Amino acid sequence: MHHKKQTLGEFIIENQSAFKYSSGELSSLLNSLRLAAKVVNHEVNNAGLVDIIGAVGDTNIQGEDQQKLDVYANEKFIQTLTRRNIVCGIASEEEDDFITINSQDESHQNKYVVLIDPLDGSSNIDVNVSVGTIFSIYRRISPIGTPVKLEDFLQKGSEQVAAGYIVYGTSTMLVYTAGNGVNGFTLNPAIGSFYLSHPNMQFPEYGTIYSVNEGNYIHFPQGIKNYIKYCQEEEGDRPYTSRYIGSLVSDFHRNMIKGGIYLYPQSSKNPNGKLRLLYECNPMAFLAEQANGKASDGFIRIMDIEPNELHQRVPFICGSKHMVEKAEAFMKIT
Ligand code: P6P
Repeated sequence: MHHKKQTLGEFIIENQSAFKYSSGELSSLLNSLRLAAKVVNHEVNNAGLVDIIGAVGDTNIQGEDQQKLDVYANEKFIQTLTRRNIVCGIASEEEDDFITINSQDESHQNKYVVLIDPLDGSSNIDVNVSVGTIFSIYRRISPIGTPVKLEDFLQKGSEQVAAGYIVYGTSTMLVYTAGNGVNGFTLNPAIGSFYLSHPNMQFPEYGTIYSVNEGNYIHFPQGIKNYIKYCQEEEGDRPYTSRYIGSLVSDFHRNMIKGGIYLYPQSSKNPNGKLRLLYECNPMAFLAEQANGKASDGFIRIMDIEPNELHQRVPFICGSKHMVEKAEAFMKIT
């Protein structure tokens, strides 16, 4: 008996009641992300064909060459979210400041804000390696009926109501949580529907994959150096396998399925690490914890960090629970 897999749309509706704020808005917000994901996926998959490759010339706030696909993805997600009139504000890696969405009737009744990294790993676009979109959703804390404020975006990760990513890989998947576990949906491009392919995703508590840019080794804190040497020692289930794609979403996704740890530590080159707290580390930390994994900056839980700046960076260690705990132990003893 062929069981027709549930679509993302059906799953969102079916689980709406389980969501503690059970209101149509979150479902509609997730549906707008679903739509934007398909549009961006189409462009990403055709990037090699149309003249959309190559730096667009100007750089974003990160000082990085802005690939045209970055700009395109950023515009698509902002357009789609704005049109649905559900969010009162958007913050993006590609935007210096947050965007205030004035509801059509100027009543500012919308109660959600979205923070997004529209195309993470964009340096991989020209070499046909997977890239991803990361999103994080909060309820606003400033009064409904007024324009959104910076404080609405500077909430701790533990306040997120939903978070997820789209990975544009060998197949395109949307993986998200609304606080009741992590579920993965695979796009059937022929008909443009996402199907529930990975229900209740969980990090294996132990893993044998470590993901870190070893080119930075000499710049790492001693605790991280000691942990990497531990991964390479011949003992028990080690040496581990080193797998580092250069796309956080892809490394995270593989490690969640197979078991593993991802590290982007602070270094003398990046004193606060490289990854952004609000639209990279917090959403991935929410997913990790919902999938029985862990996420810390080496000392404290990512989702407990009090944000103070829209684009602030934090050191990031995330993955299988016991692997993260082992890395933290090495950080503590130095
Ligand atoms: P590095 C991509 O730019 C990104 O933000 C993550 O997706 C990725 O894991 C990391 O940076 C790669 O950084 O310095 O190792 O090239």
